[in-house]
Amino acid sequence: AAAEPTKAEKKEFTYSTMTMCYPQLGAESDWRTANTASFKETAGELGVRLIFSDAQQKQENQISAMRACIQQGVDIIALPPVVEDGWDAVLQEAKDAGIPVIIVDRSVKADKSMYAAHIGSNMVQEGEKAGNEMNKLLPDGGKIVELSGTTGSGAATGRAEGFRKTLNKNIEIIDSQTGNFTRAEGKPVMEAFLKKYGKDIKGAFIHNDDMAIGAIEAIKAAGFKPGDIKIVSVDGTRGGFQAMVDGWVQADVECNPLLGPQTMELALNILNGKPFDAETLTKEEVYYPDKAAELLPSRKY
Ligand code: GZL
Ligand code: ZN
Repeated sequence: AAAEPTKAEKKEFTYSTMTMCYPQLGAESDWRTANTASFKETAGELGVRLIFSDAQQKQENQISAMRACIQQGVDIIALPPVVEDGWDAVLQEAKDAGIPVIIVDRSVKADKSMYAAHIGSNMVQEGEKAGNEMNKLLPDGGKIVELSGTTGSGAATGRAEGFRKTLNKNIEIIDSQTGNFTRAEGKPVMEAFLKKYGKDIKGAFIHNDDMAIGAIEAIKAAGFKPGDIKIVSVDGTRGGFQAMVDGWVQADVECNPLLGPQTMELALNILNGKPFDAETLTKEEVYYPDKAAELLPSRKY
């Protein structure tokens, strides 16, 4: 048999010889579908073989998809974790199989030695930005509600934590429920809040545009006008921009889903033993109604 190639002779990976596993968490929001499109389009453009699956927001489905990829002997796994906990075993299995893992978007609670890198947002900072916006919208204080994202997700935990760090003391969060990042679940949560608190509600911190759009349907149905309830949302999707144009949302904290190109580049560097950043935080702005109409056509998701 031919001699085993030495380390130096081991072939360099190129995009077209790389197989990446992307066990996507679901299709719950416009953000998520844009994130999926970014990975599929980038893989198509670069010639990367992408093993894609949709876990319908269930961690056990993500874990079994990862195990199938490990069996298949993929070169690298990019994991967008639905929740922070419960990854130790499968990360260990990937490590034992010599398959590097990149954590994409949300965070995991695992020892940093269990994965190669993270690329995504600083969710706590997103929450802090949202708190600053709410302070500007309610200078005299008041009672607000919170529609939080998926329970246990790094996005929901971080946003809630950051928001409470910067929110002024004269603004009181009188209730908080999860709408699981979906329109369908955001609406009934806001309906229940309106039934319970009515006109006491002066504002709402909503962890993503999809839940905000659902909540706005309930706010409209209850007879409120745009601006009666000051809404700070997150993501900066077209839906969020439209809600700002229509006057229902007063600030939208951007959260960028288009992580495909950077993740593919990161993967190649990891596989080729090139230098790479263990943490890549996406640059994100806050958008307001006065620019929303002008910017809407240029929004890529
Ligand atoms: C945040 C991402 C969140 C979005 C939601 O980076 O994980 O999940 O804010 C999406 O729209 O469902
Ligand atoms: Zn973000």
